[in-house]
Amino acid sequence: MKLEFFADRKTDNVALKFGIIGAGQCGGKITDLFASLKNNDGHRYYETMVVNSWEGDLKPLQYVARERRYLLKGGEGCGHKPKVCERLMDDPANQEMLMEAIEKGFKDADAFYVIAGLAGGTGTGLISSIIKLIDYIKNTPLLDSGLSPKPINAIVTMPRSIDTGLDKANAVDELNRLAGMFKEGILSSLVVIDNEKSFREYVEHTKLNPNDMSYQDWMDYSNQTVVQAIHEFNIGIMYPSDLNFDTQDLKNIFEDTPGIITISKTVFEQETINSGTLIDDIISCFNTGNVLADGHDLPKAKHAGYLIVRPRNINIPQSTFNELDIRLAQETPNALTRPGSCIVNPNRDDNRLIIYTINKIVQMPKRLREELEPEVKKLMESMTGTEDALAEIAVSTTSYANAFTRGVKRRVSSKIFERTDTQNSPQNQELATQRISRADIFKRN
Ligand SMILES: Nc1nc2c(ncn2[C@@H]2O[C@H](COP(=O)(O)OP(=O)(O)OP(=O)(O)O)[C@@H](O)[C@H]2O)c(=O)[nH]1
Ligand SMILES: [Mg+2]
Repeated sequence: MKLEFFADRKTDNVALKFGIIGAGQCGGKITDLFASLKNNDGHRYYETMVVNSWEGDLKPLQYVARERRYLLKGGEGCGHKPKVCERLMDDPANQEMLMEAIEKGFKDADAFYVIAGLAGGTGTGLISSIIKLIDYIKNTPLLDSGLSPKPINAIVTMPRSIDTGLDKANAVDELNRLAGMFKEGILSSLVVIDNEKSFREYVEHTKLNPNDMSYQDWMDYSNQTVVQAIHEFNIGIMYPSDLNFDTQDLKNIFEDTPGIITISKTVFEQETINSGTLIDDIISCFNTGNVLADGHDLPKAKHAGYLIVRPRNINIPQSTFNELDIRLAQETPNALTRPGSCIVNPNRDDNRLIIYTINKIVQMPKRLREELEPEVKKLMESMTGTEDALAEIAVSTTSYANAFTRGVKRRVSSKIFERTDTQNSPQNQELATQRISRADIFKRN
């Protein structure tokens, strides 16, 4: 996989060490790309594992360690039926296998990504159980000790226009379940890849670049795009910068307020760089450069961050960043944070200007909102509920007012007691008893 020069084995660390778990074929393939990424010393940046119900999906993987590929007992694929996967997960041997797999790994992870293509059987049937399992195994002990949980995030693909109604309904049903996990405070963020957008972009790309052999097919294009965007951002903010996008800023985006994360990227070749339009270019990167899915309303963003990679010979004056701060404040009035970073491209021969933006937003992408009606209606309602609760937090972090769900309450309380010894506080004891029980993990309600 081709990465931007600055992200390709030039630094030892990433800002967030994600522990990554892929379920089903799509989840496995995306996870395999994350597993291929290595640092200066040849060490992998991300710890990975994959789960499948069919050996044929596991075999083509190249980078995930063999001992971290798990095959469900009794599985012969789930043929687009999540229920079939649920039945496989009724088997205690499969439950034990996954529990042990998660328990023994991910010692260094700062955060987790669980990945699946929605609309199939295996990934769709497994993703919510895996999220609950990580919460139970990794986060419950932290919460019980008064420590903050590690953010659990998901990457999902949504079906194309031509996919069947049943596939779409299954995908939306699972998305609903994931939105419910926002409310419970188990899931911190969701990256939604719109496969229709990936497909169309790939067709366009091959028309313009008929000799480009970087991608096997539209799915590979989609997978590479998402992994590049996440990894390049994660590594780009580790470079020295005069601005203030640091690791904690990225953590805030993942940890604070559940929602959809979108990452955008726009590249300007040397002859098209115009410092006079830089601020507009950054705003349009937020609005239209999204590599994963189109159609999020910027004013709804809860977090809005940017990373600029500039060529050595182009200076951007501080006054431009001051103006940008003002513009961003206007464009994202509801944002809780707006971190930014500007780094110099370490490749002296590369004269392009690259803009990345990252958003966290409580809104589904436009095509999914419009096309997957009416299934999505239910989803929007549940997301709106989250937004109301979040708005309350933004106004008053000390208020435990009425509709707070377990998870939202948990996050608020962990903020309030941050600097004190919370080991045995009554609040924490109460929260510990509200935690998920093992029996609930493998049920997809
Ligand atoms: N973007 C992207 N989408 C994929 C990829 N592979 C499959 N998909 C999509 O993801 C959805 C689920 O497909 P799979 O991942 O093959 O399904 P599975 O989880 O293995 O489930 P079963 O094979 O039905 O047991 C479908 O809508 C596919 O079109 C991929 O590599 N990238
Ligand atoms: Mg499969």
